[in-house]
Amino acid sequence: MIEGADESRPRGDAKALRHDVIRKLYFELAKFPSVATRNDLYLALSLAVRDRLLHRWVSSARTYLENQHRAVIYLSAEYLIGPQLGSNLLALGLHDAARMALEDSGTTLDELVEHEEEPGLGNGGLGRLAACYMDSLATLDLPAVGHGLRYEFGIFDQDIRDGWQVERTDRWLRRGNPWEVRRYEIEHSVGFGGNTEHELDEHGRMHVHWLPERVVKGIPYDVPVAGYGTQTTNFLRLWSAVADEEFNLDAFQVGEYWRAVDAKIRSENLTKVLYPNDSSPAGKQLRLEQQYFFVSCALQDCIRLLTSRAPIRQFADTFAVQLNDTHPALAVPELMRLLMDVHGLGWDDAWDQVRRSIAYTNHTLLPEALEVWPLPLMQRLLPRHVEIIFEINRRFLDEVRARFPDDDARLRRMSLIGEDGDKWVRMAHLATVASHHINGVAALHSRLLTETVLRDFAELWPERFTNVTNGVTPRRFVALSNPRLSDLVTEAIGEGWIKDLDRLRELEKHANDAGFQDRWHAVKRANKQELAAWLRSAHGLTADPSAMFDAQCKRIHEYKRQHLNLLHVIALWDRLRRGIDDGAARTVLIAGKAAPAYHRAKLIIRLAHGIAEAIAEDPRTRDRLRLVFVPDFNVKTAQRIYPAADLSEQISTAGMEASGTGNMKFTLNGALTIGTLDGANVEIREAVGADHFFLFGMTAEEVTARKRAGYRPQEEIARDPELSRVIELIASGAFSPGDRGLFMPIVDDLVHRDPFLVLADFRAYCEAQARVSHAWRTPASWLRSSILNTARAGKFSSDRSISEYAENIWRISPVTIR
Ligand code: NBG
Repeated sequence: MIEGADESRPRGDAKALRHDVIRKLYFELAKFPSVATRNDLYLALSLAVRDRLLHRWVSSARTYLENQHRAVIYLSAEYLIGPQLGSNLLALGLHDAARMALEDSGTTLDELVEHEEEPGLGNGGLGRLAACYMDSLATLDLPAVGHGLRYEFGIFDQDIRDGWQVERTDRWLRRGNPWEVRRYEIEHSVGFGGNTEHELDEHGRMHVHWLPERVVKGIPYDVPVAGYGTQTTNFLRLWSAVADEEFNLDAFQVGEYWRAVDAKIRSENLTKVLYPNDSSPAGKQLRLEQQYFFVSCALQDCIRLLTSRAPIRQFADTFAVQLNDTHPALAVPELMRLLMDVHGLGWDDAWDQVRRSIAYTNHTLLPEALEVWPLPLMQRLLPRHVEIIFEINRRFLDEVRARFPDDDARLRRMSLIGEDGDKWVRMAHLATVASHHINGVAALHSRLLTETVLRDFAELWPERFTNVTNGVTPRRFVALSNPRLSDLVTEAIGEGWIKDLDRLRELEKHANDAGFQDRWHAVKRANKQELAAWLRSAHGLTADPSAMFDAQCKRIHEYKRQHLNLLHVIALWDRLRRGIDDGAARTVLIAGKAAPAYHRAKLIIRLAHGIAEAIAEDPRTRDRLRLVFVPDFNVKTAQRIYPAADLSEQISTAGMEASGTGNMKFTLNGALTIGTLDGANVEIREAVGADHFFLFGMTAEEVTARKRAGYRPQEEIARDPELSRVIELIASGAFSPGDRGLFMPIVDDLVHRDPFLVLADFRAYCEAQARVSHAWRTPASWLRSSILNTARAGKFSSDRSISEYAENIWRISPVTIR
């Protein structure tokens, strides 16, 4: 054993960092400075920074191991961690040192930060939430490992061609990934297919052997996650699939080289690509394989660690396993299988471990997004797990029967197996039955969860249901991405807010101060200019920094109602053409990706471009109104937009957005919200005060009632001449010159079905927008509201969310790293 950790500790000053960057250039990249490319310098700096992280990481791991602390095992199929260099420098307090270290190197820190390509290992809010939570876990000194998948291709890059979304594969690894550490000593075998054998031993106990048809090996790549202002450094363990050479040896031996190679390719396909869907299931076998693969690796890994120092029965005392949506729900039968078939526990003991360790977060109420898998597919792929699921179901339904005798309808509703026509495994039911806590992600969502999709379960086990409102990390989404605002805030109230976001409240006392308002305004103005300059240079797009930046950034989805926003833009344009100007010039920014197979969402993107062009070509309007579709929304782009936004569009049909987290990022950066009473908007409005929030639209209850009463969108058009005109403009081809029918699918759908009640909320939305314009015309009061939005948004720190999980769900406490 080689000791000497202290000598290995890298220094944090600019001189030492510079020295290390040069060493990395020579000895990792085999380059000397005068021939180093920007990528070389990026890699060298990142590796030098990584050394400084690894030192903390090793100390953290050692402390946890030596003291056997209870740890969170966060299971998520997605982590949208964003670029790492800037956030790691921030966590380590190395920004200034890095800037100095690069002096006269031919490049700057900003260039290298800009150069980094982000790992897009997630689709949207759910994956980004997981990344914020990893940040907070480390910052709050909570022992945690996040397990996930190392997709070789993450979420596609979005190009825009002739107004259409075109997807490009995301080759994020092609220039090297300095942030990951491959762990060569760890690998786990994961089986698929085959059959099971049941055998009674001499004591009459049943033993089950699963004989898989094929086996894939999982190897881990670890990504350090540094806490801010603390030594604690946790990690993400991302699993990658490789062929099990041993398993294919027989093929090699009989000379079937191709068969062996074929199996290898098939294995490695498993972690090739992220399914690019948001809030709707992918339903593909490979996706199910990915889900099983990573939870199996994760649980085997936990058990490997546990059994090296404690008996298997301590699983639940050692690990708090959190399911981020149902994607990892196979953890339930897999943990049962490992405990029973591999480690010899009986059913009751195994179930006790499962029930005490696992908890489940639900992220959606959309019926089409609740995961179900065809039973025959699951049977073919995971025969042993289906046996276990059946047994869980049998015991569970007995319990329901005992509580609610003679209620067959209830049994059918609650069963883990859905039987409408074909048979399905209902993943949300599986996760719920096994979990000690089930939570939604905002107060409204958690309530609706117990009243709708999980109502029967909440009647059976009310004590298991709870709420944890989402949060976002103030490190990345304020301190890192909005340095101007951070400096101003720190100057006013000290820097404690970065770890204790409630302290932003101290800004309230400056909200009426004209001098402070001026500085607040100057920050926003500079951020807007910076965004406008980038839009111009990177995309050739025009935004007007003197206008209100009115922004909607999120996946493109009908329930999020980007098309409602577009109808309003058309109305504004049409009014301007008729000489009606509400006195508030706007640049409307829309950004977001559409799932590649979601044709309607892609058509909405195309419509946005059609409208943008019509406005830009019209000299009567283009100085008062702009519509800008910002391509390729990702964490990097997001970090440019939030700091520059004046108005945040959170306009989903009430009851459909589980929480939203972009809404919180905008608020923290001083944007005012125009929004419905949906998801976390409800709590944002409560926190910032109704006077500083532009509320409109039907409530979730009104939406349900309206649909039940038989909603007829034509009636909305008939009673609203402006709405009628706006629809007519789209239908007439005003935004699709030469192709009049292009947008007819959108028009037809709105006029005849309108499932998301766009037209029903249109007038209320326009009225709220009129209030926005009115408020904008009084800068002092707008600025006051903006300051108060930031000041009162402390609740939306992911530190608050994670503290709630830690106390109420995980029962886990902080551990100080020496
Ligand atoms: C999404 C919701 C958002 C929510 C995020 C994070 C899914 C299935 N759900 O409203 O749509 O903010 O999860 O909780 O992606």
